[in-house]
Amino acid sequence: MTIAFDPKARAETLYTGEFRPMFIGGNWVPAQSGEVLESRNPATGKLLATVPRGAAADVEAAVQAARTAFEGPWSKFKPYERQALLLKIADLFEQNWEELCLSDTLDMGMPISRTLANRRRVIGMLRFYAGQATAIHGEVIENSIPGEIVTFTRKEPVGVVGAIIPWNAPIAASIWKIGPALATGCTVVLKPSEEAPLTPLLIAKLMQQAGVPDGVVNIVTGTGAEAGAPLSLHPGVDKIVFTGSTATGQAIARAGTANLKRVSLELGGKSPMIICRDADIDRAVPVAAMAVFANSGQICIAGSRLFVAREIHDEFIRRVADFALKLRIGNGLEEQTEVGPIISSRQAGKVEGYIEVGRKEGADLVVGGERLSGPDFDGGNFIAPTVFGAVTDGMTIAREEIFGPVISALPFDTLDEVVARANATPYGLAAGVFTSNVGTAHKLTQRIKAGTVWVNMYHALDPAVPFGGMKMSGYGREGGVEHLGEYLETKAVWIQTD
Ligand code: TXE
Repeated sequence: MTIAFDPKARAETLYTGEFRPMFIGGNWVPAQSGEVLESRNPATGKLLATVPRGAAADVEAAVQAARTAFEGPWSKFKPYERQALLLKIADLFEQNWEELCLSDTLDMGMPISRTLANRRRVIGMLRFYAGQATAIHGEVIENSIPGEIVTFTRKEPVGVVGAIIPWNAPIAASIWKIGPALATGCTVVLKPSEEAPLTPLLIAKLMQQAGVPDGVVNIVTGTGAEAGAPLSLHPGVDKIVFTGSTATGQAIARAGTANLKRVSLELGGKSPMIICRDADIDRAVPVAAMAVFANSGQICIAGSRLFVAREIHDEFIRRVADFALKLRIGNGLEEQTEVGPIISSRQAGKVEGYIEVGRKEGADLVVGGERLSGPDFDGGNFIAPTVFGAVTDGMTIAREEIFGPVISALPFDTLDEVVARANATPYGLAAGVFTSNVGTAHKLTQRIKAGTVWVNMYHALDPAVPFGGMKMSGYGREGGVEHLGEYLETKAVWIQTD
């Protein structure tokens, strides 16, 4: 893709190490404690900005602001007005798209070509929710009770929504949470990841500019333990929507039991990518590679267990390795960069740990496996795209989510066998199948336990198509018509008319 502006020149002025306050009740505020957290560029280590280190007292203020807005001015907004607001936000996103993308590239490393390419999908989400805002309705139900009794349902907003998001796709994650809340009439307290808090603050600015009433959208920056946990425990929060690790999702689900708040969870994965003997290999190689290497493997849907039919396994792995070697790795601000840095040195250390364990457990390191150093990588956290062959199901790298650029390739012999092995995981987020046989495609899509199955493709997401996990990849769906249902309560009304 050709980029119509100079990302490096614009990056000089977007963040200059300044303090960026958080957004509570329509005000830009520091943490009540006055403490701050640093946000650094994972490609260079350079300080971008500091943000408030929000904690329980700040969460309290944000939840109160969200409650006041929910019960006050926001409750008077008609569906048409909420729709108009979402369309205005979408227009502001169009106008500020380059800056939003640049912010994500600086704060979490995703290559600028990739962030820019998400335009249709992300802005499409806002317009999709805008469309849905005027389509919310209950039903009149015929009852069997003697007498003149009318029964109908009303769809009402759940209330105050706590949204906790990770660092791997801040723009899309923010909109997937805030969009349906605005469409349904809920209010939101969003806690970004401490690893990448900056873009959600820019998004809040656009919300304010669009005329979203004070308190409807609040952003509390801070760590998981200090700001996320009090939000998930807060009795004034009616629903939590979370994207992140399975372990944290479990903690949030437990915290939610205090007031039995509604919880939806989009968690980790160890998704199978199945390459059948009859697959179009030329097409499958780049897709299987980028199913993991895109965003340096920091994607919940990474197709990190690559099952390949034994007859073609060696050739396929060799070609995936060749593809990996040609990928351009570097600072995401470079137009040509295809694979950026890992979010933090902690996360890079975790990925290196898995690579080491893979070696020790006897997997065959075909390509990559090292941390990159040299002038292009100074100060950053870069790991070479890595492919392990001869992996067996019991190895740690075949079982655990690595969240880095590491493919574990496993040969298989029969379809029944690969289905059983693909499903032998606690996760169930996504799966990929490459085959030229339509019967095989149908059989596998039916039998694989995953919230999304792609055939002869991978990674596609669309605002109108539901996305979410089965098993320990979570519950609830984002995208699609059922998404708004997650933010609505159904009230049954009975009226005796005689
Ligand atoms: O995730 P966490 P982290 C996986 C991936 C990665 C691992 C750790 O395997 O290596 O998780 O990453 C907030 N109560 N995924 O530490 O902890 C936290 O502040 C409430 C998969 O970043 O799940 C952040 O805002 N909130 C994943 C958010 O939860 C808490 C994306 C996510 O952080 C909290 C990211 C608590 N007790 C990581 N503890 C995906 N599914 O895409 C933390 N948080």
